Amino acid sequence: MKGYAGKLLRVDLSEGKISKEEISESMKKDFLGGRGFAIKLIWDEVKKIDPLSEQNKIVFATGPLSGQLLPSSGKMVIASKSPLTGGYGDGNIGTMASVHLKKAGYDMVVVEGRAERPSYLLIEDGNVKILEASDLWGKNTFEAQDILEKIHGRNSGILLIGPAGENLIRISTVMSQKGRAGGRPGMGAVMGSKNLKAVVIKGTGSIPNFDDEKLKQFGKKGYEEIKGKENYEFWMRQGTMQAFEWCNENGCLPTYNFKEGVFEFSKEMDGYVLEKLHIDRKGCPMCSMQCGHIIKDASAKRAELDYENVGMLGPNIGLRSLPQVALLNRMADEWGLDTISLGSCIGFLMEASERGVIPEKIGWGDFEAAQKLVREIGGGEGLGKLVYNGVRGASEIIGKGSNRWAMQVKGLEISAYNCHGCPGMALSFGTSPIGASHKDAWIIAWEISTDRFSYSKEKVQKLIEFQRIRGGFFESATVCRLPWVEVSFGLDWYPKYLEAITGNHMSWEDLYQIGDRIYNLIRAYWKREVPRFGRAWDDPPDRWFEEPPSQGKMKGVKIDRKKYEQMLSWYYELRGWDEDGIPLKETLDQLGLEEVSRELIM
Ligand code: PTT
Ligand code: SF4
Repeated sequence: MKGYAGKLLRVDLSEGKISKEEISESMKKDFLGGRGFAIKLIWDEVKKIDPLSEQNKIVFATGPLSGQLLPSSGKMVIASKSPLTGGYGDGNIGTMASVHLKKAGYDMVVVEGRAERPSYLLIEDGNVKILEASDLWGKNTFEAQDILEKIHGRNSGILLIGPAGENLIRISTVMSQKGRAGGRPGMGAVMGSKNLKAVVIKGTGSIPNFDDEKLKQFGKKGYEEIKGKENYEFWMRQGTMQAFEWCNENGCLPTYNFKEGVFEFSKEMDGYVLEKLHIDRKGCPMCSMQCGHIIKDASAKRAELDYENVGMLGPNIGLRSLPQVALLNRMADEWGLDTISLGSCIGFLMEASERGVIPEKIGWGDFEAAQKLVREIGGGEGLGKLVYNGVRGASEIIGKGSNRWAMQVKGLEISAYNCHGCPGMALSFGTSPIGASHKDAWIIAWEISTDRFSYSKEKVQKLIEFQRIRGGFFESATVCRLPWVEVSFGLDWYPKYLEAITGNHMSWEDLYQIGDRIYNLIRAYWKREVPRFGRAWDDPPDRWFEEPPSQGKMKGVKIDRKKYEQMLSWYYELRGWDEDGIPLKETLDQLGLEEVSRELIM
């Protein structure tokens, strides 16, 4: 099939071995790319091992749309067995590394083993080397990016970790370009456990497509369509921060560790304030709607802000100044810590302090204390020792019922949407295949604009449709979903793009099926890897069922547990899973996953 480089690059850091393998036609047809490629490889090769041992593997995977001259296509997936959750984990990053990887002649890179000394991987077309990185070890991601750019040129694709990944902090992520982040469920720690500081990629080839002329035309039309969209101008002003005011109005802004859904100081830090402070814009390659808004942080350094970062490092910890939030965001980027999990950990510790569950005194909105906590978490010191493994790990250590307000599902911290009044979004967090991420089904906007408080089967069906499009298609194609989500770029473009690239006609029905195959394989992976995995793993935090907010539109509202359970049962039924959430044999067989069903049943 055209549109793929057709090769997998395998690097064994223990043996210093580098090899190239063909990617089979059936792999492309059945799994498309990105997340699909990653879970297939991880299912086949990463079995019942400790995620931080040298037996784990980390996958960097593109898809057929990645790196093409198409709207927002500079994305790639970073995946592994997660040290934070114990199950499948991945993240999606916008980076020049995506474009370079395909030009270098590979669709994916698999890194296994563990280097003896700090190392980095250099991929220059067919020339691949494992190089010494002792001088880079301990450097933050901004410093290390500068050094690597000096050696290999500014036009290199660089993926790297900060000290948090080196210190095996489970909420560490992978960074690129001083502001792009991908791999929330501890992908930074997996790189750290392999002594792998960075992957530097430089490709000079071209991607062999089926019909380049058509693709060029379609791409051009796509870019034009995006620029002409009604919401484009507002999007360019606020980017993802346009969600801030909306969340506050609708009572779903994460506030004081998700106790509340409105923040009394929201006007001091919303998208309009961002507009005033904005000094520059950044984003991913190939994108005409770049959403990385740069402001000067409280120490006058440049920092990039997104809604999730502001929600979690602002209201969620009681902080009300955007430059102060930006400083925490910049620190997280330098350390290579995931901002969502970091904000959740800090909020959790502040609440633990308020309740007297820990002796330390840390008040809501205490900026000095928050900075100290970032350093301690990144370094695995002081209170960082309590939360280095996320809020689930911390609540297991301190007990005293703290699991009820540890805001996570499957071990991954919830992103910035308070769901006391959004049962559909709660189910989305519950059933997300990597833990509580919003990436697979951001159903909240649809839910609030339709019948917010219903627990209907229709809502569950809609949730699955979102998962098929977002978690199935966008994560495996692999392109940014924001043109579709934020400015209503037409979904009907994507089958056309795929056809011009690969030569194969794929309808949305076909793409849904690929998405279902990927979801079922991920679910099977959880079942195989995690002891006693089942229904309880799809439980959102008790706080949403038990402690309604005291203010705002959602005052007094909480989720009805019985009705949530009914929605979950419908979800399983519609997915073809049993009452414990395990894929049925016939479901797996229908998707061509017979071997998987045999292995699960054995
Ligand atoms: C994503 C998660 C998000 S989602 C945000 S802000 W968001 C946080 N950003 C972080 C950051 O910044 N620094 C940091 N140290 N940690 C961070 N953790 C958080 O990571 C991101 C954009 C955004 S901004 C979103 S919604 C969309 N996500 C996409 C996705 O998941 N898939 C896809 N096909 N397209 C997407 N487009 C958008 O990409 P994770 P990025 Mg990201 C500073 O990584 O693990 O998936 O978690 O990739 O290049 O930074 O773009 O309001
Ligand atoms: Fe990257 Fe934002 Fe553009 Fe998506 S919209 S490709 S996240 S810059």
